[in-house]
Amino acid sequence: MTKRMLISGGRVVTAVDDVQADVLVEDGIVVAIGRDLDALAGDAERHDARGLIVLPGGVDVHTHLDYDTGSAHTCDTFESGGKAAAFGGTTTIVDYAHQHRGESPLHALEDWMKRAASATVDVGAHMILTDAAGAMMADARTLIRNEGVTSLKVFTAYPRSLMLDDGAVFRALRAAGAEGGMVCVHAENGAAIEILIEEAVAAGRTSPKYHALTRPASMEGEATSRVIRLAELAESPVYIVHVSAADAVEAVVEARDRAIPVFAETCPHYLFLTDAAYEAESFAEGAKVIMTPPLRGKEHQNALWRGLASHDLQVVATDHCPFCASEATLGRRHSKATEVQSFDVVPNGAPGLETRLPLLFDAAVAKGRLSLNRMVDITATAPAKLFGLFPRKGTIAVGSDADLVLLDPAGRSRVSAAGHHSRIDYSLFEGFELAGAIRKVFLRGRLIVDGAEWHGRAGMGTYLKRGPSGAVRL
Ligand code: DUC
Ligand code: ZN
Ligand code: ZN
Repeated sequence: MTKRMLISGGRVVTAVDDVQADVLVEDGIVVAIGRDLDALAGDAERHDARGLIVLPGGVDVHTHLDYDTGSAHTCDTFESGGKAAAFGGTTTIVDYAHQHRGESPLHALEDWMKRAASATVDVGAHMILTDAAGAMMADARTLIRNEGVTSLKVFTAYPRSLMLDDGAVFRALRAAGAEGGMVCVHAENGAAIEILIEEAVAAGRTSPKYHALTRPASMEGEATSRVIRLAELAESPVYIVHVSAADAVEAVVEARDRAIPVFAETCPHYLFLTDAAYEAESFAEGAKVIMTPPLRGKEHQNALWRGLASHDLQVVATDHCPFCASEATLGRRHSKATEVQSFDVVPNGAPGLETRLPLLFDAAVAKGRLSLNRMVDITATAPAKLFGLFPRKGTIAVGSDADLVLLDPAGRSRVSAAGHHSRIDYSLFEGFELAGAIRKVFLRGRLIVDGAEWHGRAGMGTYLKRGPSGAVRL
Protein backbone atom coordinates (compact mmCIF):
# COMPACT_ATOMS: atom_id res chain seq x y z
CA MET A 1 0.00 0.00 0.00
CA THR A 2 1.26 3.48 -0.84
CA LYS A 3 2.39 5.46 2.19
CA ARG A 4 1.65 9.16 1.82
CA MET A 5 2.93 12.12 3.79
CA LEU A 6 2.04 15.78 3.39
CA ILE A 7 3.97 18.78 4.65
CA SER A 8 1.71 21.76 4.28
CA GLY A 9 2.02 25.52 4.31
CA GLY A 10 5.81 25.80 4.59
CA ARG A 11 8.29 28.05 2.83
CA VAL A 12 10.07 25.59 0.55
CA VAL A 13 13.66 26.66 -0.10
CA THR A 14 16.16 24.98 -2.43
CA ALA A 15 19.38 26.31 -3.93
CA VAL A 16 17.28 28.25 -6.44
CA ASP A 17 13.64 28.33 -5.29
CA ASP A 18 11.89 30.05 -2.43
CA VAL A 19 8.15 29.36 -2.56
CA GLN A 20 5.19 28.93 -0.26
CA ALA A 21 4.03 25.37 -1.01
CA ASP A 22 2.90 21.97 0.18
CA VAL A 23 5.12 18.94 -0.37
CA LEU A 24 3.44 15.60 -1.05
CA VAL A 25 5.46 12.44 -0.54
CA GLU A 26 4.67 8.87 -1.58
CA ASP A 27 6.75 5.93 -0.41
CA GLY A 28 9.62 8.21 0.52
CA ILE A 29 9.75 10.13 -2.76
CA VAL A 30 8.52 13.67 -3.40
CA VAL A 31 5.63 13.41 -5.88
CA ALA A 32 4.21 16.93 -5.89
CA ILE A 33 5.12 20.46 -4.79
CA GLY A 34 2.37 23.03 -5.05
CA ARG A 35 -0.47 24.98 -3.51
CA ASP A 36 -3.31 23.23 -1.69
CA LEU A 37 -2.27 19.62 -2.18
CA ASP A 38 -4.50 18.49 0.66
CA ALA A 39 -7.16 17.13 -1.70
CA LEU A 40 -4.57 14.82 -3.30
CA ALA A 41 -3.20 13.63 0.01
CA GLY A 42 -6.02 11.27 1.08
CA ASP A 43 -5.05 9.44 4.26
CA ALA A 44 -1.54 10.92 4.31
CA GLU A 45 0.37 11.53 7.55
CA ARG A 46 0.16 15.32 7.86
CA HIS A 47 2.70 17.84 9.16
CA ASP A 48 1.86 21.50 9.52
CA ALA A 49 4.80 23.66 8.39
CA ARG A 50 3.16 27.07 8.64
CA GLY A 51 5.80 29.57 9.79
CA LEU A 52 8.56 27.05 9.05
CA ILE A 53 11.19 26.78 6.34
CA VAL A 54 11.29 23.45 4.49
CA LEU A 55 14.85 22.63 3.42
CA PRO A 56 16.39 19.63 1.67
CA GLY A 57 18.20 17.35 4.10
CA GLY A 58 21.84 18.36 4.42
CA VAL A 59 24.58 16.43 2.59
CA ASP A 60 27.85 16.24 4.51
CA VAL A 61 30.60 14.87 2.28
CA HIS A 62 33.41 14.78 4.83
CA THR A 63 33.16 12.56 7.90
CA HIS A 64 35.27 9.93 9.68
CA LEU A 65 32.88 7.65 11.58
CA ASP A 66 34.06 4.56 13.47
CA TYR A 67 37.49 5.23 12.03
CA ASP A 68 40.74 3.78 13.29
CA THR A 69 43.82 5.92 12.81
CA GLY A 70 46.13 3.25 14.20
CA SER A 71 46.73 4.98 17.50
CA ALA A 72 43.19 6.25 18.12
CA HIS A 73 39.62 5.60 17.07
CA THR A 74 36.95 8.23 16.37
CA CYS A 75 34.28 8.14 19.04
CA ASP A 76 31.15 8.17 16.86
CA THR A 77 29.75 5.06 15.24
CA PHE A 78 27.59 5.25 12.13
CA GLU A 79 24.65 4.99 14.51
CA SER A 80 25.60 7.83 16.86
CA GLY A 81 27.12 9.95 14.10
CA GLY A 82 24.04 9.55 11.94
CA LYS A 83 21.82 10.51 14.83
CA ALA A 84 23.93 13.60 15.51
CA ALA A 85 23.80 14.45 11.81
CA ALA A 86 20.01 14.12 11.71
CA PHE A 87 19.49 16.38 14.75
CA GLY A 88 21.67 18.90 12.90
CA GLY A 89 19.61 18.68 9.70
CA THR A 90 21.92 16.36 7.74
CA THR A 91 20.39 13.21 6.21
CA THR A 92 23.19 12.10 3.88
CA ILE A 93 26.81 11.48 4.76
CA VAL A 94 29.72 10.60 2.50
CA ASP A 95 32.32 9.08 4.82
CA TYR A 96 35.98 8.20 4.26
CA ALA A 97 36.81 4.51 3.93
CA HIS A 98 40.55 3.84 4.21
CA GLN A 99 42.82 1.58 2.20
CA HIS A 100 45.86 0.59 4.26
CA ARG A 101 49.22 -0.07 2.63
CA GLY A 102 49.22 -3.47 0.93
CA GLU A 103 45.42 -3.72 1.12
CA SER A 104 43.08 -3.78 -1.88
CA PRO A 105 40.68 -0.82 -1.93
CA LEU A 106 37.92 -3.36 -2.62
CA HIS A 107 38.71 -5.08 0.67
CA ALA A 108 38.81 -1.73 2.45
CA LEU A 109 35.31 -1.01 1.14
CA GLU A 110 34.01 -4.35 2.45
CA ASP A 111 35.44 -3.50 5.84
CA TRP A 112 33.84 -0.03 5.79
CA MET A 113 30.48 -1.53 4.73
CA LYS A 114 30.40 -3.67 7.88
CA ARG A 115 30.85 -0.62 10.07
CA ALA A 116 28.42 1.48 8.03
CA ALA A 117 25.67 -1.14 8.34
CA SER A 118 24.44 0.53 11.54
CA ALA A 119 23.96 3.92 9.83
CA THR A 120 20.97 5.96 10.89
CA VAL A 121 21.08 8.25 7.84
CA ASP A 122 21.97 7.45 4.22
CA VAL A 123 25.67 6.93 3.55
CA GLY A 124 28.14 6.80 0.71
CA ALA A 125 31.89 6.26 0.77
CA HIS A 126 35.02 7.92 -0.57
CA MET A 127 38.21 5.82 -0.53
CA ILE A 128 41.43 7.07 1.06
CA LEU A 129 44.33 5.66 -0.97
CA THR A 130 47.62 5.15 0.85
CA ASP A 131 49.05 2.67 -1.65
CA ALA A 132 48.82 3.54 -5.33
CA ALA A 133 50.82 0.61 -6.72
CA GLY A 134 49.62 -0.78 -10.10
CA ALA A 135 47.39 -3.59 -8.82
CA MET A 136 45.84 -1.27 -6.23
CA MET A 137 44.97 1.26 -8.91
CA ALA A 138 43.21 -1.43 -10.93
CA ASP A 139 41.00 -2.16 -7.91
CA ALA A 140 40.48 1.56 -7.32
CA ARG A 141 39.18 1.84 -10.89
CA THR A 142 36.78 -1.04 -10.18
CA LEU A 143 35.53 0.83 -7.11
CA ILE A 144 34.69 3.85 -9.24
CA ARG A 145 33.19 1.85 -12.10
CA ASN A 146 31.20 -0.77 -10.22
CA GLU A 147 30.77 0.09 -6.56
CA GLY A 148 29.58 3.69 -6.63
CA VAL A 149 32.69 4.89 -4.79
CA THR A 150 33.43 7.59 -7.34
CA SER A 151 35.89 9.63 -5.30
CA LEU A 152 39.35 8.75 -4.02
CA LYS A 153 41.25 10.71 -1.39
CA VAL A 154 44.96 11.32 -1.24
CA PHE A 155 47.16 13.10 1.28
CA THR A 156 50.17 15.27 0.49
CA ALA A 157 50.72 15.46 4.26
CA TYR A 158 51.69 13.00 7.02
CA PRO A 159 54.86 11.51 5.41
CA ARG A 160 55.11 8.78 8.02
CA SER A 161 51.66 7.34 7.41
CA LEU A 162 49.31 8.66 4.74
CA MET A 163 51.30 10.78 2.30
CA LEU A 164 51.60 9.84 -1.36
CA ASP A 165 54.41 11.27 -3.49
CA ASP A 166 53.59 13.38 -6.55
CA GLY A 167 53.82 10.39 -8.88
CA ALA A 168 51.30 8.42 -6.87
CA VAL A 169 48.98 11.43 -6.65
CA PHE A 170 49.26 11.77 -10.43
CA ARG A 171 48.41 8.07 -10.89
CA ALA A 172 45.33 8.44 -8.68
CA LEU A 173 44.22 11.54 -10.59
CA ARG A 174 44.63 9.80 -13.95
CA ALA A 175 42.66 6.75 -12.82
CA ALA A 176 39.84 8.88 -11.42
CA GLY A 177 39.73 11.11 -14.49
CA ALA A 178 39.50 8.12 -16.81
CA GLU A 179 36.67 6.44 -14.89
CA GLY A 180 34.36 9.37 -14.12
CA GLY A 181 35.71 9.84 -10.63
CA MET A 182 37.32 12.68 -8.74
CA VAL A 183 40.24 12.88 -6.31
CA CYS A 184 39.78 14.65 -2.99
CA VAL A 185 43.03 16.03 -1.67
CA HIS A 186 44.34 16.93 1.76
CA ALA A 187 46.77 19.54 0.47
CA GLU A 188 49.69 20.54 2.68
CA ASN A 189 53.41 20.17 2.06
CA GLY A 190 54.01 17.23 4.39
CA ALA A 191 57.79 17.06 3.96
CA ALA A 192 58.43 20.68 4.95
CA ILE A 193 55.91 20.52 7.80
CA GLU A 194 57.58 17.38 9.16
CA ILE A 195 60.86 19.27 9.55
CA LEU A 196 59.15 22.17 11.33
CA ILE A 197 57.48 19.71 13.71
CA GLU A 198 60.76 17.91 14.48
CA GLU A 199 62.49 21.23 15.21
CA ALA A 200 59.67 22.48 17.44
CA VAL A 201 59.53 19.28 19.48
CA ALA A 202 63.34 19.12 19.83
CA ALA A 203 63.29 22.68 21.19
CA GLY A 204 60.56 21.83 23.73
CA ARG A 205 57.93 23.86 21.92
CA THR A 206 55.15 21.32 22.41
CA SER A 207 52.04 23.28 23.44
CA PRO A 208 48.97 23.19 21.12
CA LYS A 209 49.80 26.52 19.46
CA TYR A 210 52.82 24.88 17.83
CA HIS A 211 50.42 22.65 15.94
CA ALA A 212 49.36 25.79 14.07
CA LEU A 213 52.82 27.35 13.88
CA THR A 214 54.35 24.25 12.27
CA ARG A 215 51.65 24.03 9.57
CA PRO A 216 51.90 27.43 7.84
CA ALA A 217 49.26 28.68 5.42
CA SER A 218 51.90 29.00 2.70
CA MET A 219 52.46 25.24 2.76
CA GLU A 220 48.73 24.66 2.26
CA GLY A 221 48.83 27.09 -0.66
CA GLU A 222 51.91 25.42 -2.16
CA ALA A 223 50.41 21.92 -2.07
CA THR A 224 47.07 23.15 -3.39
CA SER A 225 48.72 24.74 -6.47
CA ARG A 226 50.91 21.68 -7.03
CA VAL A 227 48.00 19.26 -6.90
CA ILE A 228 45.92 21.44 -9.21
CA ARG A 229 48.77 21.41 -11.77
CA LEU A 230 48.95 17.63 -11.52
CA ALA A 231 45.18 17.40 -12.01
CA GLU A 232 45.42 19.57 -15.11
CA LEU A 233 48.08 17.28 -16.55
CA ALA A 234 45.98 14.22 -15.66
CA GLU A 235 42.87 15.86 -17.13
CA SER A 236 40.94 15.00 -13.99
CA PRO A 237 38.63 17.05 -11.78
CA VAL A 238 40.03 17.65 -8.32
CA TYR A 239 38.40 18.58 -5.00
CA ILE A 240 40.43 20.23 -2.26
CA VAL A 241 39.14 19.23 1.17
CA HIS A 242 39.09 21.39 4.30
CA VAL A 243 40.53 24.60 2.84
CA SER A 244 41.61 26.82 5.73
CA ALA A 245 44.02 29.33 4.21
CA ALA A 246 43.71 32.35 1.92
CA ASP A 247 46.78 30.97 0.11
CA ALA A 248 44.82 27.86 -0.89
CA VAL A 249 41.76 29.90 -1.91
CA GLU A 250 44.04 31.94 -4.20
CA ALA A 251 45.32 28.79 -5.89
CA VAL A 252 41.76 27.56 -6.41
CA VAL A 253 40.62 30.92 -7.81
CA GLU A 254 43.58 31.10 -10.18
CA ALA A 255 42.72 27.68 -11.64
CA ARG A 256 38.97 28.24 -11.79
CA ASP A 257 39.57 31.52 -13.64
CA ARG A 258 41.23 29.37 -16.29
CA ALA A 259 38.14 27.09 -16.36
CA ILE A 260 39.99 24.15 -14.80
CA PRO A 261 37.57 21.78 -12.98
CA VAL A 262 38.78 22.49 -9.45
CA PHE A 263 36.37 22.41 -6.52
CA ALA A 264 36.94 23.20 -2.88
CA GLU A 265 35.38 22.76 0.52
CA THR A 266 35.83 24.53 3.80
CA CYS A 267 34.56 23.59 7.26
CA PRO A 268 32.58 25.36 9.99
CA HIS A 269 35.53 25.50 12.39
CA TYR A 270 37.52 27.63 9.94
CA LEU A 271 34.53 29.90 9.39
CA PHE A 272 33.67 30.47 13.05
CA LEU A 273 36.91 30.10 15.04
CA THR A 274 40.43 31.50 14.76
CA ASP A 275 43.89 30.50 15.91
CA ALA A 276 43.29 32.48 19.11
CA ALA A 277 41.78 29.21 20.39
CA TYR A 278 45.31 27.72 20.66
CA GLU A 279 46.07 30.14 23.49
CA ALA A 280 43.79 28.13 25.81
CA GLU A 281 44.85 27.90 29.45
CA SER A 282 45.34 24.15 29.65
CA PHE A 283 46.92 21.66 27.26
CA ALA A 284 43.66 19.66 27.20
CA GLU A 285 41.65 22.72 26.21
CA GLY A 286 44.09 23.57 23.40
CA ALA A 287 44.09 19.93 22.26
CA LYS A 288 40.39 20.24 21.42
CA VAL A 289 41.31 22.46 18.46
CA ILE A 290 44.14 20.27 17.19
CA MET A 291 42.73 19.55 13.77
CA THR A 292 44.50 19.68 10.43
CA PRO A 293 44.87 22.09 8.77
CA PRO A 294 44.91 24.25 11.90
CA LEU A 295 42.69 27.19 12.71
CA ARG A 296 44.07 30.38 11.20
CA GLY A 297 43.87 34.16 11.60
CA LYS A 298 40.99 36.48 10.75
CA GLU A 299 42.37 37.36 7.30
CA HIS A 300 42.13 33.71 6.27
CA GLN A 301 38.64 33.42 7.71
CA ASN A 302 37.54 36.47 5.72
CA ALA A 303 38.94 34.90 2.54
CA LEU A 304 36.87 31.76 3.16
CA TRP A 305 33.63 33.70 3.61
CA ARG A 306 34.43 35.70 0.46
CA GLY A 307 35.12 32.45 -1.38
CA LEU A 308 31.74 31.02 -0.40
CA ALA A 309 29.90 34.17 -1.40
CA SER A 310 31.67 34.38 -4.77
CA HIS A 311 31.27 30.63 -5.55
CA ASP A 312 35.06 30.12 -5.55
CA LEU A 313 34.41 27.62 -2.74
CA GLN A 314 31.48 25.32 -3.35
CA VAL A 315 30.94 23.25 -0.21
CA VAL A 316 30.89 23.47 3.58
CA ALA A 317 31.46 20.01 5.05
CA THR A 318 32.28 19.17 8.65
CA ASP A 319 35.40 16.96 8.60
CA HIS A 320 33.72 15.38 11.63
CA CYS A 321 36.63 13.42 13.10
CA PRO A 322 35.71 13.26 16.78
CA PHE A 323 37.95 12.25 19.68
CA CYS A 324 36.69 12.94 23.20
CA ALA A 325 38.55 15.57 25.17
CA SER A 326 38.64 13.35 28.23
CA GLU A 327 39.71 9.72 28.35
CA ALA A 328 37.17 9.25 31.16
CA THR A 329 34.28 9.43 28.69
CA LEU A 330 34.88 6.43 26.39
CA GLY A 331 38.43 5.36 27.16
CA ARG A 332 41.81 6.57 25.97
CA ARG A 333 41.66 5.24 22.38
CA HIS A 334 38.56 7.36 21.71
CA SER A 335 40.17 10.46 23.19
CA LYS A 336 42.79 13.12 22.71
CA ALA A 337 44.49 12.12 25.97
CA THR A 338 48.10 11.09 25.38
CA GLU A 339 51.04 9.80 27.37
CA VAL A 340 53.05 12.98 26.83
CA GLN A 341 51.68 16.48 26.46
CA SER A 342 53.01 17.31 23.03
CA PHE A 343 50.94 18.67 20.13
CA ASP A 344 52.46 16.23 17.64
CA VAL A 345 51.00 13.11 19.28
CA VAL A 346 47.45 14.35 19.86
CA PRO A 347 44.95 12.75 17.43
CA ASN A 348 44.05 15.31 14.75
CA GLY A 349 40.39 16.05 14.37
CA ALA A 350 37.30 17.71 15.80
CA PRO A 351 33.54 17.19 15.88
CA GLY A 352 30.96 19.21 13.96
CA LEU A 353 28.23 17.04 12.41
CA GLU A 354 25.44 18.38 14.55
CA THR A 355 26.20 22.07 14.29
CA ARG A 356 26.89 22.70 10.59
CA LEU A 357 23.43 23.79 9.48
CA PRO A 358 22.49 25.62 12.71
CA LEU A 359 25.72 27.66 12.59
CA LEU A 360 25.34 28.48 8.93
CA PHE A 361 21.68 29.42 9.22
CA ASP A 362 22.56 31.84 12.01
CA ALA A 363 25.56 33.36 10.25
CA ALA A 364 24.38 33.14 6.70
CA VAL A 365 20.83 34.18 7.05
CA ALA A 366 20.18 35.83 10.40
CA LYS A 367 23.50 37.74 10.24
CA GLY A 368 23.29 38.27 6.47
CA ARG A 369 26.56 36.68 5.34
CA LEU A 370 24.95 34.53 2.62
CA SER A 371 21.49 34.10 1.13
CA LEU A 372 19.26 31.25 2.25
CA ASN A 373 19.53 29.74 -1.26
CA ARG A 374 23.30 29.87 -1.09
CA MET A 375 23.23 28.21 2.33
CA VAL A 376 21.24 25.32 0.85
CA ASP A 377 23.63 25.15 -2.08
CA ILE A 378 26.82 24.83 -0.04
CA THR A 379 25.37 22.39 2.52
CA ALA A 380 23.24 20.16 0.28
CA THR A 381 22.92 20.83 -3.45
CA ALA A 382 26.52 21.43 -4.51
CA PRO A 383 27.94 18.48 -2.55
CA ALA A 384 25.19 16.22 -3.97
CA LYS A 385 25.99 17.40 -7.50
CA LEU A 386 29.75 17.07 -7.11
CA PHE A 387 29.60 13.57 -5.63
CA GLY A 388 27.04 11.92 -7.89
CA LEU A 389 23.99 12.08 -5.63
CA PHE A 390 21.91 14.76 -7.37
CA PRO A 391 18.94 15.01 -7.90
CA ARG A 392 18.12 12.07 -5.63
CA LYS A 393 19.73 14.04 -2.79
CA GLY A 394 20.42 17.72 -2.19
CA THR A 395 17.19 19.29 -3.35
CA ILE A 396 13.42 19.22 -3.04
CA ALA A 397 12.02 18.21 -6.42
CA VAL A 398 9.53 15.76 -7.84
CA GLY A 399 11.33 12.41 -7.90
CA SER A 400 13.86 13.28 -5.18
CA ASP A 401 14.13 11.40 -1.90
CA ALA A 402 11.95 13.11 0.71
CA ASP A 403 14.84 14.05 2.98
CA LEU A 404 13.41 17.18 4.52
CA VAL A 405 14.19 19.55 7.36
CA LEU A 406 11.61 21.82 9.00
CA LEU A 407 13.43 24.80 10.44
CA ASP A 408 11.79 27.45 12.58
CA PRO A 409 13.38 30.83 11.72
CA ALA A 410 11.83 32.40 14.80
CA GLY A 411 13.26 29.72 17.11
CA ARG A 412 16.60 29.90 18.89
CA SER A 413 19.11 27.30 19.97
CA ARG A 414 22.14 27.23 22.24
CA VAL A 415 25.03 24.94 21.37
CA SER A 416 25.92 22.55 24.15
CA ALA A 417 27.76 19.23 24.04
CA ALA A 418 25.57 18.00 26.88
CA GLY A 419 22.47 18.37 24.73
CA HIS A 420 24.00 16.82 21.62
CA HIS A 421 23.59 13.31 20.23
CA SER A 422 27.15 12.57 19.19
CA ARG A 423 29.21 10.55 21.70
CA ILE A 424 31.74 13.41 21.87
CA ASP A 425 32.14 15.20 25.18
CA TYR A 426 32.77 18.70 23.86
CA SER A 427 31.67 21.13 21.18
CA LEU A 428 33.96 23.62 19.50
CA PHE A 429 31.04 26.04 19.62
CA GLU A 430 29.89 25.55 23.22
CA GLY A 431 27.57 28.35 24.35
CA PHE A 432 27.01 29.86 20.87
CA GLU A 433 23.50 31.37 20.79
CA LEU A 434 21.98 30.80 17.38
CA ALA A 435 18.94 32.08 15.53
CA GLY A 436 16.75 29.29 14.15
CA ALA A 437 15.74 25.89 15.48
CA ILE A 438 15.30 22.56 13.72
CA ARG A 439 11.83 21.18 14.52
CA LYS A 440 11.50 18.03 12.38
CA VAL A 441 13.69 15.94 10.10
CA PHE A 442 12.53 13.30 7.61
CA LEU A 443 14.64 10.61 5.97
CA ARG A 444 13.00 9.29 2.80
CA GLY A 445 9.64 10.46 4.11
CA ARG A 446 10.06 8.97 7.58
CA LEU A 447 10.02 11.29 10.56
CA ILE A 448 13.31 10.64 12.38
CA VAL A 449 13.62 13.83 14.47
CA ASP A 450 10.57 15.36 16.12
CA GLY A 451 11.68 18.18 18.43
CA ALA A 452 13.83 16.48 21.03
CA GLU A 453 12.54 12.99 20.16
CA TRP A 454 14.46 10.45 18.10
CA HIS A 455 12.49 8.07 15.91
CA GLY A 456 15.37 6.75 13.82
CA ARG A 457 16.99 3.36 14.30
CA ALA A 458 20.31 1.73 13.62
CA GLY A 459 20.49 0.31 10.12
CA MET A 460 17.77 2.44 8.57
CA GLY A 461 20.34 4.37 6.54
CA THR A 462 20.92 2.93 3.09
CA TYR A 463 24.18 2.65 1.15
CA LEU A 464 24.31 5.14 -1.71
CA LYS A 465 25.94 3.83 -4.85
CA ARG A 466 26.98 7.14 -6.34
CA GLY A 467 27.10 8.33 -9.94
CA PRO A 468 30.14 10.08 -11.46
CA SER A 469 31.92 12.65 -9.28
CA GLY A 470 33.21 15.99 -10.52
CA ALA A 471 31.15 15.72 -13.68
CA VAL A 472 29.38 19.06 -13.19
CA ARG A 473 30.65 22.59 -13.58
CA LEU A 474 29.86 24.67 -10.48
N1 DUC B 1 42.44 15.34 7.68
C1 DUC B 1 41.16 15.06 7.59
O1 DUC B 1 40.55 15.21 6.54
N2 DUC B 1 40.52 14.63 8.66
C2 DUC B 1 41.12 14.43 9.91
C3 DUC B 1 42.55 14.68 9.98
C4 DUC B 1 43.16 15.21 8.75
O2 DUC B 1 44.31 15.54 8.71
ZN1 ZN C 1 42.78 16.07 5.96
ZN1 ZN D 1 38.84 14.54 7.24
